[in-house]
Amino acid sequence: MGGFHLGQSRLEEADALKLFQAAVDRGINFSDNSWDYNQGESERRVGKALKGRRDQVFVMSKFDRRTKESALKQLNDSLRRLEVDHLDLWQFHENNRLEDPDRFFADGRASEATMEAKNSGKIRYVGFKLELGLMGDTKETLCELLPLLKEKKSGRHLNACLDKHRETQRSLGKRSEETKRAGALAPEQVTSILTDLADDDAIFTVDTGMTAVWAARHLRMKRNRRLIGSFNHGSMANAMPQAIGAQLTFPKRQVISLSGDGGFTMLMGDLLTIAQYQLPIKLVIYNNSTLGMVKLEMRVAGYEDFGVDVPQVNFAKIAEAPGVRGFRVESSSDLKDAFWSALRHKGPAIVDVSTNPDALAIPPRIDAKEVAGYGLYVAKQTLHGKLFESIDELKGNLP
Ligand SMILES: Cc1ncc(C[n+]2csc(CCOP(=O)(O)OP(=O)(O)O)c2C)c(N)n1
Ligand SMILES: [Mg+2]
Repeated sequence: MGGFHLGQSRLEEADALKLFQAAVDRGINFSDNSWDYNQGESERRVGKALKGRRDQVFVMSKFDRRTKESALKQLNDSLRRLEVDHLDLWQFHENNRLEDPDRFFADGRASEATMEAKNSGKIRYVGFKLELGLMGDTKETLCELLPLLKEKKSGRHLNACLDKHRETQRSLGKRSEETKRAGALAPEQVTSILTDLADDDAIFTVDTGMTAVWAARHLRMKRNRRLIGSFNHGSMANAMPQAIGAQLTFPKRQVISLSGDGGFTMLMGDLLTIAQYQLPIKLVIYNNSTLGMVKLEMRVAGYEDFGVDVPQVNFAKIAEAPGVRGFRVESSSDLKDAFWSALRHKGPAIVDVSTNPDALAIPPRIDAKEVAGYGLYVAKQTLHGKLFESIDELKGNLP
């Protein structure tokens, strides 16, 4: 049911309501609308017509403002006019100029409004208004479309991106050099050594937790390398089972699982499966004896962390029980040898690396709330007589 026509002034309001309700009663259950149709009159009329029929109708409206705040304001207007507590579908409108995706999707822009509205229950689904709907076999459709594209000759955008990528790689490389510390090993360094030694077509799987951060920053992906994780779901303990799947699918390729000690422990029984089928997976365990990501989240929120540390375990010894090769690394000078030996070994192997539990992932952007939270945590540590631990921790992380 099109909301635009229902709100036009040449149609009496009473007739519009009657029309809408008769349609619903005969089984039409999709209500189209938009914030800007007829200065809001379309939404207001549909709101009145919906009384007593809300449950029978899938209510949609659209918005066209680009910033988060202005889009949310439009949503609140739509909800008020339609007299509903949520929309079933809220669509991006007017997404038809070349620069529109950037306007909608950059940081702080309207796409964040859709996420917030979804999380708070004000909308059920997010949609996009289509300029041209296409349905077909992907390959055939793309073959038809490709000749219609005009090739761009300028490499400006690509070169700017490549420069940025190189600059990021340089600064990350510098950081992994700087984080070398006697005793606890820096996870950045562990990852950058691993990336140098792994095959060009290695398949990496990575656990949710700090390991995902180290992988994102320090694993160098190449044309034939693959990275698998639980990135959208963010569920722990994914790396080892994903490695099993990858190795069974590609028996000849090198499969390396980057596991947290927490993640590995959670599904440790899968090690027996690996041993039983002699899958030549290499399990690298970032063993910081803590649920590192949660520890960091607590600190950034201003809490002293609790309930996250676990006793140090030697997973290399656990590996040996079912006949898996185990390497334990406690100092950076042993790292390369252990990786080489494990990667060359024909069967499954665990490289259990004792990593720095206080390694901080400094985010690309830090907001004031996080700085304040971390400051509060250090203040609490100080009050509890642990100032020197905080200083050690910062020293271990600052270049
Ligand atoms: C099934 C599940 N439980 C809990 C969490 C919350 N969580 C995210 S990361 C993490 C800690 C992971 O610890 P570990 O595997 O040791 O990795 P680290 O962060 O120490 O590198 C937890 C508890 C989750 N994402 N999924
Ligand atoms: Mg851990």
